[in-house]
Amino acid sequence: MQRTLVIIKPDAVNRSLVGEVIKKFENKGLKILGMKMVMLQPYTLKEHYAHHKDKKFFKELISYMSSIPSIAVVLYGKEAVDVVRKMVGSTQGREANPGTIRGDYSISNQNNIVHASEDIEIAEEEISRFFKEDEIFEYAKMNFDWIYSKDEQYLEK
Ligand code: 3AN
Repeated sequence: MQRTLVIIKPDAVNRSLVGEVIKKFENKGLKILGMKMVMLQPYTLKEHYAHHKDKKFFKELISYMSSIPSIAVVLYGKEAVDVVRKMVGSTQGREANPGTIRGDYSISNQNNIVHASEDIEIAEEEISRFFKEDEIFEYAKMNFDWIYSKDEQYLEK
């Protein structure tokens, strides 16, 4: 099983889409290990988006992401990183496939509702950037018996 980081961004908070987005992840069978509202700070965002520092949209991206609070979420499940990236859809809202979160709720390149970690290594790095270990919870989720087969739940990674 894997952990991944999702940020429900300021546009989604402003547009009252937090519940819609969380509902999709819960319906899929992903387990919420941690969730909190955070006012993301420019210095944290500059680190988080360092790979975009030379892009012309960088400054506005940092300003939008730090404008009002976001919701940071740690999700858990089999192949959670890829599963969540597929659910989120491609970066540009106008190009994202209908049925994906960005495809259904966004029409912008920047204001695209959610961030989701790109790979397993980056996911762990991002989780530790936004969460302290005591903000992430271990607990039994009874419906995992119905969401996964026994092998998927206990034997495989
Ligand atoms: P993703 O979030 O799909 O991994 P990245 O890492 O390329 O995509 O982009 C990070 C964030 O930067 C996007 N989620 C979006 O908010 C913003 N962004 C990406 N491309 C553009 C663009 N062409 N114009 C404005 N903002 C953009």
